[in-house]
Amino acid sequence: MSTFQLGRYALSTSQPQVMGILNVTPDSFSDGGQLLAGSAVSRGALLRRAEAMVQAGASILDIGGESTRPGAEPVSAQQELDRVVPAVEMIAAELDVAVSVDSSTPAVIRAAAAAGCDLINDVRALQRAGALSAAAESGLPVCLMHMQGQPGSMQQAPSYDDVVSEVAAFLRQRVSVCEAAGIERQRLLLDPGFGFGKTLQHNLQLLNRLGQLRQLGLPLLIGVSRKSMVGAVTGRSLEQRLVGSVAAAQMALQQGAWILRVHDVDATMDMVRLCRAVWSEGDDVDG
Ligand code: 9MG
Repeated sequence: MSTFQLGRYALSTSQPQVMGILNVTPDSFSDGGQLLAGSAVSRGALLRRAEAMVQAGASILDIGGESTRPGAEPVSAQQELDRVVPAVEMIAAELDVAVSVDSSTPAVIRAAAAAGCDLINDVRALQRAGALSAAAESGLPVCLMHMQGQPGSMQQAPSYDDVVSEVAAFLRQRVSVCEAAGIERQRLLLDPGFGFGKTLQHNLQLLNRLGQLRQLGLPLLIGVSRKSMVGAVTGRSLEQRLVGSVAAAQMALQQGAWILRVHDVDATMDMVRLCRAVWSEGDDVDG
């Protein structure tokens, strides 16, 4: 069995893995309970949501303190630290699950590593000043994601000649930069960044040809859960995108994606179990 070392955990690369999304922004958790240090997030509510995701089958939880949605307001490094670090400490101590931190901020990367996180998930692919050395020094694996532009303006006029080859070229170049900075290839995961500086057509082309990114030779993480591409195709509101999100995730798995970053762990795990059951019959030909 081949594995990828995600901090404290060696995860099988021959089995799809599900990463649950845990946003620790003030609007996400407000049940009036005891708050995480320096943040507006309730400790109990966060732990309950995290536990439910682990129970449902998530092997990784991705903790984020800054929204990267198009047009979202940036937060200060201190706000991000206040939100993310206590959450990482608590989940790493209380639950048997790999902890990922969704951040581009060097101070957050360092503090999260010290607090026990297992993966850095950077939508800016370590391009922010100081992020590359912070990640290199952490010794942790990193997910490098493609984004054209910045969250505030990335959906204004995304443009590519060929989105798949341009995303591939960008990711290849970031892998070289990481290797030169001392982050070994075997610590890297790649993500095409659905919805990040891409039109609906770009997103659909990327999903249709996702298998081409396997040629980069590194495991793929993808996030399509509840994204606008699912809404645009199905005509569904944010809360009604479960079926479309699971279908899109299945198409990604079928083309070799390894980690699915999702809001709905339960439903995604049903799909993953079905895929595993079908694929496990693939090798035997007994008439
Ligand atoms: C933080 N975040 C939001 N969407 C994402 C995606 O598609 N991939 C990764 N790696 N991170 C994401």
